[in-house]
Amino acid sequence: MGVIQNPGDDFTIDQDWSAYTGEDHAIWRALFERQSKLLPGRACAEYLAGLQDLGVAAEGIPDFARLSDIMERATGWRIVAVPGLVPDDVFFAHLAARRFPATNWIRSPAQMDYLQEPDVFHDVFGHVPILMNPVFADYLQAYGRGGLKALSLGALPKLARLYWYTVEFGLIATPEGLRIYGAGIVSSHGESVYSLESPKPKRIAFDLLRIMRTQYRIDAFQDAYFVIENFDQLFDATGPDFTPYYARLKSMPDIAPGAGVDGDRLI
Ligand code: HBI
Ligand code: FE
Repeated sequence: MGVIQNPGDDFTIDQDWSAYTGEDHAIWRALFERQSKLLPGRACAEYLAGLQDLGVAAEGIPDFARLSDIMERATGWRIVAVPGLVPDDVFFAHLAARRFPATNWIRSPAQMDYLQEPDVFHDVFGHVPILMNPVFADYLQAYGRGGLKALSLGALPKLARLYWYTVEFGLIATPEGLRIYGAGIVSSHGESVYSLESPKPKRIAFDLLRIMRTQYRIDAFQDAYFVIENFDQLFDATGPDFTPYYARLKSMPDIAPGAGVDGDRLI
């Protein structure tokens, strides 16, 4: 991307689609082709339908305005371009207003398998398709509102774990078997196989307080995944005011990433 832009108060910038190079689009194409071979039978039906309905395709990095118009008709969400990670309060305010902040740049060829910050492939291929599902769309907006409240209560470290173990690394049990809905998994070549097939990680039935006690690692595949039954379960469990949960969590010890505790229902 050639032009450095100064983000405004909400950190949004122009996607500047015409500035992507042939190499940028080629990296997208390579990532897209690799993931689309893996995801049928692994990603959940809601994610795959969203990908299809948005017309997110191999050919190149999508134009956010085109995707936003389709999403807006389906669930009222739009994509806004940002230069990278934005401050927590800014991020939550966007989600609460049904705007998904997507990074506009793409990784380098050396980062095909792993990068720690989000890029446009992670944000758009990973996060955006599932926002075509009305229940998940409502869940993420509610998360944004909850995030603003958690900030004011000093409880963000607990709430951030909920984002991590659902929005980023969530699994869902379906009649056909376990499927992926988390963006960190669907956008990762290695983890989309490991999360479902490796005997190493624990797969634990969704439990809100258990999740908010569980530490996570950002530098390796996860040691634990939490499994929802359906998106209504996620939306309903997170509907109540979290203030009393945060109070209870103060006297409950954190749980290490791969540890088990009494009451875990393993899937
Ligand atoms: N910014 N662009 C961007 N993307 C994120 O996922 C993100 C962020 N800022 C803060 C943030 N996430 C965290 O607050 C959440 O992961 C909880
Ligand atoms: Fe993400």
